[in-house]
Amino acid sequence: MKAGMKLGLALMLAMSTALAHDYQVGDLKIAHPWTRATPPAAKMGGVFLSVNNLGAEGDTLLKAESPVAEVAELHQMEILDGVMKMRKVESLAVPARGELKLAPGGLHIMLINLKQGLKEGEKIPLKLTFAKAGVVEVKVRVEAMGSKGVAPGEKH
Ligand SMILES: [Cu+2]
Repeated sequence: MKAGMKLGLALMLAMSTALAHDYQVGDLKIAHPWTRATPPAAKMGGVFLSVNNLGAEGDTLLKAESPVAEVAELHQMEILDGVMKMRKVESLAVPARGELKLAPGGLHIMLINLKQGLKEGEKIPLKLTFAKAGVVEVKVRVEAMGSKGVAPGEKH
């Protein structure tokens, strides 16, 4: 009976971890990488996630790679002459005991020249390279096409 309860508890813990959809590499915790479903002919998609740094030293996100896209770039948004534009950046800082947040309308990882449409419910692999913590492979959950997407008129 007791052993059974312990097993049940272990299973529940394992399940809640799976639902949380978190990854850890060194002092960095990567939470909930996600993207949006794309129309079949779409060539680009944005990936969002957050990186929490539990360590006392800052780190840097240097690179992202995914087999579903020819290139993955680190992008930031900025307003030029009143128009929101995206721009490639070489790296993104993860402050010590701080957070790097990639979210719609802000920083994101741009998947360029998608080799396949992204379908809701799928999980696509993404490899992240950090200067200090090293390389981690995460699964990006494809969520519904939609609302908080790249707004019309935004350009590269
Ligand atoms: Cu972009």
